[in-house]
Amino acid sequence: MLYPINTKTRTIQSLNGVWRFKQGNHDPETVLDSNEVMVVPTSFNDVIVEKDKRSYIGDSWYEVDIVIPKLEDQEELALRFGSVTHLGKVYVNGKYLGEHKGGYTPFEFSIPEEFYQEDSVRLTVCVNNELNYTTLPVGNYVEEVQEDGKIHKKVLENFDFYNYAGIHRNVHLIKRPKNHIKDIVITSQLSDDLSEAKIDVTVKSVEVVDRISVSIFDEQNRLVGKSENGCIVLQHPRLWEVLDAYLYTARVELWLNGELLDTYTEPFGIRSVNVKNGQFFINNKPFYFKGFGKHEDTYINGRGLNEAANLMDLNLLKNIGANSFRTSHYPYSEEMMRLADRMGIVVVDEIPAVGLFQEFSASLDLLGNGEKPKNTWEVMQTKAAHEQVIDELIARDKNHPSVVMWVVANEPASHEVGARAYFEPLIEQMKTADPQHRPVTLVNIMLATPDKDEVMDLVDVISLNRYYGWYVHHGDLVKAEQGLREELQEWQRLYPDKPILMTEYGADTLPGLQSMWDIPYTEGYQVDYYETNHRVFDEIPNLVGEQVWNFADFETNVMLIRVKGNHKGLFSRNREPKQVIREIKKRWTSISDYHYKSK
Ligand code: GCB
Repeated sequence: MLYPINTKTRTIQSLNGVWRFKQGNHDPETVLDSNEVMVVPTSFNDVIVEKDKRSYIGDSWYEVDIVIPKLEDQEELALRFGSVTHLGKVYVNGKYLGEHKGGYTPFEFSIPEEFYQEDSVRLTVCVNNELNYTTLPVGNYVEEVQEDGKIHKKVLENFDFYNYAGIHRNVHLIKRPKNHIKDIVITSQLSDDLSEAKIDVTVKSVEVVDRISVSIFDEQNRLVGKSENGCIVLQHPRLWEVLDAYLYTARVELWLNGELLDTYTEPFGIRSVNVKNGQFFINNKPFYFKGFGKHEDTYINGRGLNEAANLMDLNLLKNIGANSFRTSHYPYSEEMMRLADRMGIVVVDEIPAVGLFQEFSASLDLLGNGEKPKNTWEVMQTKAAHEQVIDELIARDKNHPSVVMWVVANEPASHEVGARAYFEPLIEQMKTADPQHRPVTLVNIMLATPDKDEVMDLVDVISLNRYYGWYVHHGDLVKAEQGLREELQEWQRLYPDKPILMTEYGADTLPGLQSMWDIPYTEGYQVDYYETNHRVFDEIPNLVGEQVWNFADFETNVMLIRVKGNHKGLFSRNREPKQVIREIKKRWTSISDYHYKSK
């Protein structure tokens, strides 16, 4: 899906701002009569002060009046949402236009022509934040009968982040030609010595046109290639490099009867990615991932788009010698992806497939009454949601040079019977859907040790979340070191041709907390914890990168093991460094992006 931009033939208008707002029942045929308002985009949770409204589960109604611009005969209007979490139903003047399930990918609906003569219309959006065993992420949905007989809906998260909801990303009104460019797919094939790139630009239009022209421009806006059949050869292209990004742009034009129908400009980078002999190559050089698992999580905005925070995070990331992040545990905003492209930061791109582990809820007693966990793959009905989100993420992010790998799931029960049957087709779908055929990984949970796991042979990279010294051998870094070493050696032995990526390791740390004995939760323990882990990482030849958990402290649901959120950040939630940052910066600035472990 194309990102909303202005071009000669398209005009976008931001609908962000202050909308009317109400939680509960509403008939969209009538004007939303409420004295409450809400900002778009943001999570509604943290800007509402009342506790019950913050944690409200159900329908939230948003409404705004929008002006209908003057249209030419061959033009149409569409409404585009960057994301609505988790289900969005859209109405114009009470008429239902459609709905979108899934809280982290964009969608759009055309506005019916019957409204084109109006001066203004009412745009109403019903946002629902329920999660259950058919949705991604997976939530435990319960209805409790209150003392007054009313039903109280609850979602007990089957994952470790707060269930923020709302209109999370930008909303636009798009004016464009009816027969417009629907999609652009860009792939580049580099010669072995990287001196030549064959660039293929495939364009989809609504209806057939006479001519589609593609022009490629460099960063100085100089025309470097042009074609009418989509294939352009560039000699000595400047590559998109880690922390040295170079972006070309492809200008696409649709022509009919000698007239320009539509035009769109898509940025792209030229680089290669592949996995071979237990290494991860970018532009034919073995790459070492240094960075983070993150969250879209800031004070006040919650999970809502916060472009200043995005830029600050990537500036901090670069400053401490990192080069990459994983979009744990859902697709991040399109704005963040474009920023990563521009700044040369490598992205491991994850779908919201988190919570696919029934025992997780039992272990946290989310099910209540000590109910026995069932086999995950008999309980979950997430296949349709999983297929949809794979298609939507790849449709959205396929052209981003920063994206080097896809994640099919985070910490599913890959050690339970049925995991293989569930994941095999999804991994296949991910590989075939991607026009660039990037590697696919699955982020493995601690319990799915090499002897128990059923799926890691299906993926290109072994991604591991391991908490030796935290959830295992808590406070005992000697035993932790031993355990980690033994396990990593086993993965290395089992899969000598696959790279291993540490996608998570970390220890909760309260800023300012110190102890003579560097015990858990102190800043000193965090320093020792990382030192121990890194010693082991450096011994494992196939270990191609380390992404710590987490970049910053973040909000979670209330749990016994969470002291107002998860504190495994290297930065506090407001981005102040913890003591460990100095050590991490020393290490990462001394590890080169390429050839760190060249065999
Ligand atoms: C994990 C999860 C992550 C949690 C983290 C933790 O394995 O992938 O979502 O936040 O552990 O801190 O427990």
